Amino acid sequence: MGSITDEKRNLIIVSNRLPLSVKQVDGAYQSSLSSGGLVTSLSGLTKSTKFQWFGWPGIEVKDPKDREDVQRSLEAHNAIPIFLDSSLAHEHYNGFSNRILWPVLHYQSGVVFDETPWQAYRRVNELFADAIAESADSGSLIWVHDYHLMLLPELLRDRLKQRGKSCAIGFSLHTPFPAGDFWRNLPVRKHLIEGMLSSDLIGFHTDEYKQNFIDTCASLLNARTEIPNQIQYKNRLVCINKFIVGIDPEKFTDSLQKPDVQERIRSLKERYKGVKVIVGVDRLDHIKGLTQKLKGFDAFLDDHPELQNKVVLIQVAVPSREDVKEYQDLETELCTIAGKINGKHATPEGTPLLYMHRSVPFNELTALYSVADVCLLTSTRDGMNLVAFEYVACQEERHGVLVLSEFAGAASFMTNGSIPFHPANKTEMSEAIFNALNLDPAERKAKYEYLRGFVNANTSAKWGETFIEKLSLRCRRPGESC
Ligand code: ADQ
Repeated sequence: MGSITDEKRNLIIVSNRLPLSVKQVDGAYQSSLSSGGLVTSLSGLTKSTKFQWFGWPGIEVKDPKDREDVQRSLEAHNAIPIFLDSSLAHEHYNGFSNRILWPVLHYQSGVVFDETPWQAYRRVNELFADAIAESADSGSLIWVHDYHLMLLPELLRDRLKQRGKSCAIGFSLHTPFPAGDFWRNLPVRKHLIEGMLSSDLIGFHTDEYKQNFIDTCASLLNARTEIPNQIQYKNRLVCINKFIVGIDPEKFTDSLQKPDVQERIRSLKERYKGVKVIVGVDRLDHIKGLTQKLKGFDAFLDDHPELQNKVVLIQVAVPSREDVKEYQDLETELCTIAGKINGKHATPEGTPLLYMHRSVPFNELTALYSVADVCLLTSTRDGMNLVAFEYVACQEERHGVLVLSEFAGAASFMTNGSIPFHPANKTEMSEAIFNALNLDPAERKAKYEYLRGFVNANTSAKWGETFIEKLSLRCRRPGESC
């Protein structure tokens, strides 16, 4: 690890889950790195910046002696566990965060508010505030992540004040922030944005989300928003900006150099000789548009019988939020559609769809990205979508084509280098896939080079360092304009 951030301020990262999953194996606690967009985006920062990471370790630990063991197993990774009992963690994470808040942030209608999970959400945010206010040194930079902790900046600021400590608080939202009226669907809408507004700096993935948030603060709280990139509310000035999240492209290109990955690439190429490979990698989540993707692919197969046995879609659907009924139902639905597609289009030579409902090892993931002629991403809404970046990082001379839903945050930056489409339109998706498979080599190269330049220029390290730099500036000059 490199130097501590600017002026030797301590940096604290806070997210609902720690980036490590803790398990008890033969009586001893062990931790292993977990996956997901947040971990991917922050892992690039570890190369240049030292920080402590606070979050829930993912299991209930009641016994004080066991808690010490867990703490010790995480210490080596600078991770600090915040212990929660499992029913509270469940109500906070599955009950409010994933069943109520997440759908609203992604424009899903029909969400039913419930008081019990909301109280659990509040309680968990309070417990986080207590733990962090207790351990943070005055002058620390505290960077809070994502929708599970929207109340935390306000609660934390109060508790730090009670202890006579002063810290800069930053908040990054990894999801979209909805436009216009949509946020009003949540009865607790004011509490949540007031919670965020106790930050010194708030980051969004795109200008659109940033502007939606600013507009909501103006209409709902009557906050002053006439000066670009700042909100004035209750005598405080909050800076708001777009910070482009990315990946660590080197991690992917390094993986491709490994002999076992090279061997895997060779064997996949052999297996799919004469067949065009389309890849999809998504958490199994409604927002990723997996139902739409399978139906769009079905339409494509119907439209192009001449391509029978010449195209395969390899779809990795990574298990996610499996305790939530809506996610279990989605899994069942996808299995049914996948079965129907293969029932309709399979031949003795093979099946056009390989639907894998599991996580795959990192090296397998990079090999898959590398051999795919097309990457198909169909998000109905998505904060950014880092899979788009990863696919580009793993394509070299192949110049694979990205077919990207216009509703992924990534589309704000990648439209020129990809083939955009509307995920609700099967015909448009079918045409987009066909065009991607038939793109003229010069155009493929031009599109790929555009995307490669963007991915290399907007790394996760740059994202993190830029945010921290801006946050530490707020700390030095809190009253100044943004
Ligand atoms: P996610 O919804 O998790 O992230 P995404 O941005 O696509 O979505 O990132 C998924 C990450 O998980 C990728 O880095 C991918 O490599 C990793 N992953 C997927 N399958 C894996 C597997 N089988 N094994 C290991 N790793 C795997 C949220 C928001 C996004 C936003 C990110 C970052 O929903 O919109 O882009 O945060 O802010």
